[in-house]
Amino acid sequence: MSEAQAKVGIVMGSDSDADVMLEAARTLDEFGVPCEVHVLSAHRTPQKSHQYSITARDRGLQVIIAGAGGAAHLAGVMAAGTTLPVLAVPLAVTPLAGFDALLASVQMPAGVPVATLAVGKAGARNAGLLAVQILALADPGLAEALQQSREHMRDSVAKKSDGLQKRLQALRQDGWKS
Ligand code: RP5
Repeated sequence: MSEAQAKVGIVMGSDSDADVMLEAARTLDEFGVPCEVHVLSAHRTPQKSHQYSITARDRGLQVIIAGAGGAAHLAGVMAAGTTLPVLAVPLAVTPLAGFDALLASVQMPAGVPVATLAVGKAGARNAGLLAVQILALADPGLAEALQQSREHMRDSVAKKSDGLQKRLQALRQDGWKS
C-alpha cells in the first residue's frame, strides 16, 4: 500500500529531539492527517534544510512544524524558503532549559513569520493541533473532528474534577488522617 501524500512536514534539528517531536506526529495521526518526519539542521545541514523548504509547497505540504533546541534557527530557515505556515517548537535541551530556543524561535524579523508554540511536549502537541486547525479551514470533516476532540477533553476534565470532589469528601470524613 502506498503512503498517503504528506500534508504536514515535521522537521527537527537532531534525532535527539524525536521523543518530544513525535508527539506532533502522534497528534496528526490521531486526526488522520498524513505527515512526514525528517531530521534537518539549520546549522549542520543548511543546504538540505533550504532545499526542503523551497520545495515543500510543490511536494504537497501545507504546513511545516519545526522543532529544535539551543539556538533554534530551523523554523526560521524553513520560513525563509516558503510562504507555507511554519510552526516552531522550542526544545529544552541546553542548560538554559529552552529559554534560548524560545527566544531564537519567537524573535523573527518582520516579514518572515514563524508561529511559536510552547517549549517541549505541550508545544509539539499544540503544533500538531494547530496544523490540524489550519487544514480544517478547508476541511469540514477535520473541523468536526476537532470539535469532538475538544468535547472529549472537557468531559475528561469534568471527570477529574468529580474525582477530586470525592477525594476531598473522603479526606474530610476521615478527619484528614490519610
Ligand atoms: C539542536 O541542537 C537540535 O535541535 C537539538 O535540540 C540540539 C542538540 O542536538 P544533538 O547534539 O543532540 O544532536 O540543533
